[in-house]
Amino acid sequence: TAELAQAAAQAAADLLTPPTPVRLGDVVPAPELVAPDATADFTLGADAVIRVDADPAARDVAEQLAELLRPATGYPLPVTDTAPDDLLTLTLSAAAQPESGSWKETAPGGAEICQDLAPAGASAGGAEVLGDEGYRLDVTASHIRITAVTAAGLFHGVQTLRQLLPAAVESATPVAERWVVPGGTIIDRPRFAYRGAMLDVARHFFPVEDVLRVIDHLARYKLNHLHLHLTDDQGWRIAVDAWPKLTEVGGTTEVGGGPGGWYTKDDYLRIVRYAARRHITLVPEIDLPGHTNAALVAYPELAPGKIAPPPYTDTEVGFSYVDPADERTYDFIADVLGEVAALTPGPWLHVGGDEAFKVPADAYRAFIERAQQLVAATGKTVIGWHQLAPAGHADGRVLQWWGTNGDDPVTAEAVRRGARLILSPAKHAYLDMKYGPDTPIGHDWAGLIDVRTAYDWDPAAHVAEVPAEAVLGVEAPLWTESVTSLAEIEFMLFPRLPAVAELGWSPRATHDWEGFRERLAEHGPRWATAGIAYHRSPEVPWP
Ligand code: TNX
Repeated sequence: TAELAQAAAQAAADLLTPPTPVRLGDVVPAPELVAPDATADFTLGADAVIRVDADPAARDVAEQLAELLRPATGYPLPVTDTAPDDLLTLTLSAAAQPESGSWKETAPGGAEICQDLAPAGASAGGAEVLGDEGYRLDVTASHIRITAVTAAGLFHGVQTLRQLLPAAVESATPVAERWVVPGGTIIDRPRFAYRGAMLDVARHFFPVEDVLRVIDHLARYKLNHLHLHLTDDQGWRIAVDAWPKLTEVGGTTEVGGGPGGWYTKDDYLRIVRYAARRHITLVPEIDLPGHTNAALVAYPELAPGKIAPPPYTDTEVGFSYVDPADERTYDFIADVLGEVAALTPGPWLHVGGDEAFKVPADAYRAFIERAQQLVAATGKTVIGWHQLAPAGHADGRVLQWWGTNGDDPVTAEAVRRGARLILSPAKHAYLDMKYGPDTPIGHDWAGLIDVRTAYDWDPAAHVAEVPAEAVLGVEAPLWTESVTSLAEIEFMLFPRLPAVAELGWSPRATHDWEGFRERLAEHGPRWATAGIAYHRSPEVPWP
C-alpha cells in the first residue's frame, strides 16, 4: 500500500503543470558563484533515493535532508550508502575538494552564464577550496549532487537545495507539486567565519521549544552561531549547581512581571545538541559586572554593601553590579563560568561587560582583566561587548561592537593590541529596533531599521581604523524587553535576519539591494507555508 500511495502521489504530480522553477540564483544568502543550465532541470520523483558516504556526520546531514523533504513530498526518500549512481539520487559526499581550476571550468565564459555574479566576482572566486563550510551543488536532469569537505558544508548545501525547490516544500503535510530544481552549478562558501544571532532570554524567558525553532531559522540562512543572553537584571536563566538560588530566586522574574523561567542543565544541553546537529555553535553570555540585579536578589553577599536589592522587572539599564572589591565575587564568577563552560562544546564564553555605569573606569578595567583570566582558565576564548576594549588584551579575545558611530578609537586601539571584532552595529543589526514608526513592538533609540538599513552596510569597513582581517563576522542581536512570544520574535527576525545573514555569508561583489529585495521576495511564501509570522515590509516586492 505504501507503494500504491507513492504511485498515486507520483501520478498526481505528473498531472500538474510544472511550476515556474525557482531560478538557480534566487538563493539567500547570495552564493559566490552561480552557473545556471536551463537544459538541466531536475525533477524529484517518488522513487528518489538519497545516497551518502558512510561518514556518520555526512549521513546525519542526509537524514536531515530527508526529514526536510518527506513531509511536503510524501516521498519515502530512503537514505543509503549503496545505491548505484544511475538512479535518481541525491548524493552527499564529504570526500571531494573541487579540482584546482574547477571554479573556472564550471563557468566557461563566466559573464554569460553567471547570472548573479559580476565577471570580476566570478574570477575573484579565487581560492580553489571549499574550506570549512563551503559546498558545491550540481543539478543535472538525472541527479543532484552536493559536495563538500565537511559535514557543515554539506549542511549549507542542503539549505541551498531547500530554497531551490518550490515554496510548497515548506509544507508540513503532503502537497501535490512538481518538485523541480533548476539545473546548473553553485559553488559557495562564506565571507566571514562568524555569522550569528543573539536571543535575549533574560528580559523575557522563552521555553526550549522556541529556542529550537529560532535555531532552525538561523540554519536556513547559513548562520553558524547562536548567542544566548542568559542573565540580566530581570532574570537569571541558566542553572548553576554551586549557586542554586540564581535560578530558584533569580529565575522567577521577567520584564512586565511575568513568571520568568530558566533552563536546567538538561534543557541547555538539549539546545546545545539541537544546534550542533545544525552546525550551529552556542555562545552563552553571562553579563558582568553590570546587568546583574537578578543575581544580587538571589545572593546579596555579591552586592556592594551586601544589601539585597528588590527584584527588577522594568527596562532601565546600568544601575546594578556585582561588587568588584570583594573576593567572593570572583569565586562566584569562577564557579558560574566553570559550570557553563563544562556544558558548552563551542570555544566561546561571552562575559557581557556592557553598561556597568556605576563601576569606576579603573575598577572596571581590573575587573574585566580578572574575568578574562577566569574565562581563559576554563579553556574558552572570551567574547565581550566592545566596552571591554580598554581592558588589557587576552589571547584571542573578541569584542562585539554595537556602537552607533563607527569612529571608535578605543575599539580601534584594542584591535591594534590583538582583539578581533564581531559587528553588531545598533543602527543596522539591532533586531529589537522598530522597522518604522508604526511597528507595534520594539525600540527606536538607535533609529528605525527597515530591511534596506539592515542590508546596506559593510561589516568589513564599518569601524574606522579596523582592517577587514580583524573582523571575525557579524551578529544580529534581539533584545526582548518588548518581545514576549515566538510570533513576536519571528516578526522582528523576518525579513531582517536574512539581510544580516547575507552580509555575513556572501562575497561583497554580490551586494546589491535591488537584487536582494527580489530574491528575498520569493521567501515570503516559504515563510508563510512554514507558519513564520513575518513583517510584510513595503520595501520588498512580495509575490
Ligand atoms: C542596550 S546593547 C543594551 C541592552 C538593551 C538594549 C536595548 C547592549 C550591549 N546593551 O541591555 O537591551 O540596549 O536595545
